[in-house]
Amino acid sequence: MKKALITGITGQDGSYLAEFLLSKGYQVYGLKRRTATPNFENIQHILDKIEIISGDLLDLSSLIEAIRASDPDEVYNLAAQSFVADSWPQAIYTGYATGLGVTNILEAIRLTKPDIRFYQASSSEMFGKVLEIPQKETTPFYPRSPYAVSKVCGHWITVNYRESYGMYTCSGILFNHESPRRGLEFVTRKVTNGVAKIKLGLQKELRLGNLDAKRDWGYAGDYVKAMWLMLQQENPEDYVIATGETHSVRELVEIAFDYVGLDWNKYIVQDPNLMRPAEVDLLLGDPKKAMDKLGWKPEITFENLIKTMIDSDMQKLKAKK
Ligand code: NAP
Ligand code: F7E
Repeated sequence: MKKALITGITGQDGSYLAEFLLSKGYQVYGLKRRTATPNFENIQHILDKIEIISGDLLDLSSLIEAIRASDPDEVYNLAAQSFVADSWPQAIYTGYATGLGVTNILEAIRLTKPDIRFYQASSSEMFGKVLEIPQKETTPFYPRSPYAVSKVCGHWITVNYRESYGMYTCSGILFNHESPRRGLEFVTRKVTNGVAKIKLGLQKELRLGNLDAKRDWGYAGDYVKAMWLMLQQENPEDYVIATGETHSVRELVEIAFDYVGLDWNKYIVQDPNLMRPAEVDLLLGDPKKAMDKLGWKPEITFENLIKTMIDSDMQKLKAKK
């Protein structure tokens, strides 16, 4: 039985990856930092099948202990301060968690079990003010937020440990991926949850920032398969994971309101406070390498993804009512 340790197991991707690895027969361990109130919502349904280990990406000793306790074949580093907007007011913390945290986990592996296969959750945000369209593995980075700068650090330290120590380390450069388990602050979920609330008469308006930003949005369940595939190859490499399609926030809003039969113009309020100090205007990924070498492809369309998220939010809100 293969063993995997996932950092960030309580997050969106951690929960889907844990489910996926369990379906592959893995023994799954999840690193979880201490929180004052429980946040097991995404993994409640599989808690009896996984083992939770207490630890924090900022605490090297806890990472070393987590690796000793789980003795994994594979480590997936998904933990991060992942909300771009908060990386300006919390630039230093983001640098520690999202950037330096990667060095911590790599050091823990190097010092305890250097033959572990390692996956780093890198991000399309590293392309930022894009220098090429579409973006691929060879496109230079131009990060536009403290989050993106920290992810560039995490990406290069992952490459560096591969080149310096011959470790099996991969960086997956994933474009935005969403699901009903997405945090409520990210724009897709903010819109699907807001639309569901408006439809049910629980909210009157939806305040958003930049409607012109474009993203290459996919489904999280599809993307965790790519993470696993990267660690099953003969040689460690870096891959772009994307759909190859881009949509604006405005299109997202139109699709969502249309689905519940409402006119979005009546409910959207543009709020200057939600604009970012430096925006990423357009992201569009080229997943050709992943398709050719990993045999990976996205399965769910953007429109179906948004509709599924609205259905799920409607159900959750009705259950609460
Ligand atoms: P998420 O839902 O925000 O989950 C982040 C996870 O990291 C949570 O489990 C969180 O724990 C944990 N965490 C944060 N700081 C930690 C620390 N200091 N020590 C231990 N755990 C910590 O993020 P996601 O959407 O699943 O994304 C997973 C990873 O992929 C992140 O690294 C993100 O930056 C990256 N990424 C995401 C996307 C995307 O579109 N989703 C695209 C590219 C890259 P709590 O529950 O306690 O907060
Ligand atoms: O913003 C615009 C906003 O916060 C998307 C993270 O998972 O993907 C995610 O980062 C776009 C931006 O995601 C609102 O300005 C407009 O242009 O959903 P988001 P993100 O910043 O792209 C990458 C790949 C990651 O790695 C990150 O971890 O939508 N936007 N109005 C808004 N965004 C938010 N959040 N809220 C608004 O009201």
